[in-house]
Amino acid sequence: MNSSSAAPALVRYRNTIGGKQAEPIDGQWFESLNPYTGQAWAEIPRCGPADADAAVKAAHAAFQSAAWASLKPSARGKLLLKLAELIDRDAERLAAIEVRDNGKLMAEMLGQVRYLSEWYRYFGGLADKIEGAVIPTDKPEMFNYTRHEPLGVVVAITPWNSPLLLLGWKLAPALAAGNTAVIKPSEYTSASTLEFARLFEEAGFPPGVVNTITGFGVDVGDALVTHPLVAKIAFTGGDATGAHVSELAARHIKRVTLELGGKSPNIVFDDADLDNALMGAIAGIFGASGQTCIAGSRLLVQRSVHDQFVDRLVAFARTARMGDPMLATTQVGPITTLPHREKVLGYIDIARGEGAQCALGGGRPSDPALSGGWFVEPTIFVGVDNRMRIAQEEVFGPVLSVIPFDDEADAIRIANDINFGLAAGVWTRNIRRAFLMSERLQAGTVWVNTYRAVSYMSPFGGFKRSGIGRENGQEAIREYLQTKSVWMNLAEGMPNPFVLR
Ligand code: TXE
Repeated sequence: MNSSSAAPALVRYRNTIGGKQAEPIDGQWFESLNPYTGQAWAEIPRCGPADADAAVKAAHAAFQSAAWASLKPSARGKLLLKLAELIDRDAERLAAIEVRDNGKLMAEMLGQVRYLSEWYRYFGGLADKIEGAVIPTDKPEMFNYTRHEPLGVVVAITPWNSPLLLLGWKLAPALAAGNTAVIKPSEYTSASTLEFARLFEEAGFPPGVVNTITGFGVDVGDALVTHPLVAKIAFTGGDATGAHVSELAARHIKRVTLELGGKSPNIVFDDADLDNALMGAIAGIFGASGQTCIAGSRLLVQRSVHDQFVDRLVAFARTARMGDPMLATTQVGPITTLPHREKVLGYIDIARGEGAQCALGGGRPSDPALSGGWFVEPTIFVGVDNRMRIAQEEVFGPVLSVIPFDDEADAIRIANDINFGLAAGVWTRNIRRAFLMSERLQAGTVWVNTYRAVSYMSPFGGFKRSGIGRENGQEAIREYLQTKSVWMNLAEGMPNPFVLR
């Protein structure tokens, strides 16, 4: 297949460790595959525990170095602003690399990478606004104040769906707070992170402030998470891996931030602007081929409009054009990895086995032009019961479950009857209902008459099993700081410690 997204020869990448381009100590490499062609296009270092140790030590040395530790907060912020400029300059190049690795649409990845620079600007701006407090305690002879200090080495473990964006959610606040970092990108999408890491030197960051370690989670994950010089792990990925990381981190008393996906309800009331709700439902599940943690994969539709809404939904989703993700005309790209494509198809079988009715799609596309890529047709199941596995488990693909409901109470009961709690959508024209639903829905983000809005300025994270901690917004920087309380005795002389007062 001729593909505008296929690269002619294998590109060999290296890690950045201590400011140098590092080859894997064992000399092992693995191939990165293009999901549209199924062909290898890059070689990525297959690191092991010794590489992980070197990266953490480099990050720790940088954390202790005068070049980083004594840098004034405003100067630290300016480095992040400079980095933002370089991201803007290289956005197209970085986005094209991401598309080659994860198969998402160029239009989406370019939009993401362009938007990414705002994270570094926002947190760069916060770097010199990390203020403590003077606390008027009950001890008038004492002066008490707080300082917010960086943690040390932060390990950022990122997934394959939006590699650079989700990295930015961690790295921008971590660096603004004065930490150093080791980045472990997904083994499926390492290349953009490796290219990105090279920009830090050009921006003027001291060597070792940002390091990368590629390879498989099983090879390097535990070595990074349990390393005695690592203070915190910021993780986005699946809930099983997240639980494993969290368990190990707990054993070693390390901080974690976890973002573990969801099974978000997108709720359409009969009083909604149904044209808009239709767009929101489609965008919620078929954007990024459903490979997004905030996918609105459970569409709850009020029974009074259920049938007509589903008819329109199926008719509109049927028009989606699958194809080369590099082309502007493509609307749905392939699934990022072959094992994941099999997992998505497996869930379609499970749904059928559970008695859900497939109203659209339900398999691989028959178009021979798409046979080289890992595609799954946009798929809609109706007659879904919320207790079915297809409604309870994250599919992370273009597979929508439609569930009818009767009234507000019923919608809330169904929406919250799930282990996850990342996001929720509500479509209504009734302001009282919008407030009530926003209050009752157990989710870290609620959208009313919109879906998928996120910003560097607004906190993002999960309720329940969707995660721990918040990314984005001012509170995110607190996740990378520790508070010190300083007491100064202003009294003259010390009282006799054997005389209790
Ligand atoms: O994720 P993993 P996978 C969900 C989605 C998907 C499922 C599994 O439902 O089907 O997760 O995807 C690293 N120690 N999401 O298997 O394994 C790994 O190398 C430390 C939701 O691809 O969680 C990668 O860098 N790290 C999601 C990162 O963990 C380890 C985005 C995530 O991969 C490790 C992606 C270990 N032992 C998938 N093992 C979201 N929240 O947006 C692996 N890793």
